[in-house]
Amino acid sequence: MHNLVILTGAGISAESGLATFRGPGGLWEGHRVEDVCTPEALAADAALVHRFYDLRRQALATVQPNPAHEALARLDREWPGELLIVTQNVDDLHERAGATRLLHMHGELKSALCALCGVRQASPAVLPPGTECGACGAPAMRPDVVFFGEMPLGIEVIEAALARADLFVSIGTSGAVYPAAGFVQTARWHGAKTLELNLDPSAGSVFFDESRMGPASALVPAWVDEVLGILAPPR
Ligand code: BV8
Repeated sequence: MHNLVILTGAGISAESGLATFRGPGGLWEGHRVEDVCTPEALAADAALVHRFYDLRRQALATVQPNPAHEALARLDREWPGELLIVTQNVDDLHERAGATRLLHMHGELKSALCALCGVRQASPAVLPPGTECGACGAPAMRPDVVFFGEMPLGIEVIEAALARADLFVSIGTSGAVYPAAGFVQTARWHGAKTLELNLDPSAGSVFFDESRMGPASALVPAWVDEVLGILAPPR
């Protein structure tokens, strides 16, 4: 087993204190997803959408990576084969734990995108609508996140990694959002083994060879020890 693809979702950051989307008290509960995470929402009420992301960006300063992020960063450092961590999360906790072979397929809170020329630049803590682009000067800077209906980032890189994967591991995601929710099927189709580490059964659990239920901060460090050969797999 040499090539790993790991998909993470909001559940890996839950124990760091960042709300998930579809659990009790999830982020969307304060807002209908259509009101804050679609191009139409941005056009209709830019102030609401920018404020939604400003609050989440500012929350980053109050949270830390948890043992699950730390364990994946250790795996990233020590794994001799190919490894790609694909995260649906827009927080920076994987980076702050030290992960480098990382791809944010739904964008990043700490980045801002020019809706006109496509240039990305570091986002200020508060990004008011109408902020001018440093490259083209248009007042068109927006949160650099992938809204529903928009193309996720890095799809070609992800598909190529899935085609070569020997093991696909999904951590902390409900399997509610595509195309991420379909990665397990793509990996299986290419012959990879599939493992799910999640607090609850997900919409995609049926597609996994194995599902382990529990908090990421416990399951992920234990799995990383196992896969690095420190511990024999449980009987
Ligand atoms: C696309 C932005 C074309 C930033 C997000 C029908 C109608 C309309 C559209 C569609 C449709 N069917 C499919 C679609 C496409 C649509 C979609 O999937 N809609 C769904 C709702 C049906 N998808 C899109 O529009 C995507 N674009 O399809 O373009 C295309 C297709 C293929 C190839 C190229 C192009 C764009 C989707 C991106 C939307 N943007 N975020 C932001 O604000 O965050 S999605 C949003 O949901 C977040 O990114 C989040 O990461 C993501 C998924 O949620 P999860 O991470 O899974 O979080 P959730 O709360 O749901 O679950 C948490 C899980 O953790 C739970 O299972 C829980 O048990 C577990 N957990 C909790 N605590 C712990 C834990 N696990 C372990 N330990 C714990 N302590």
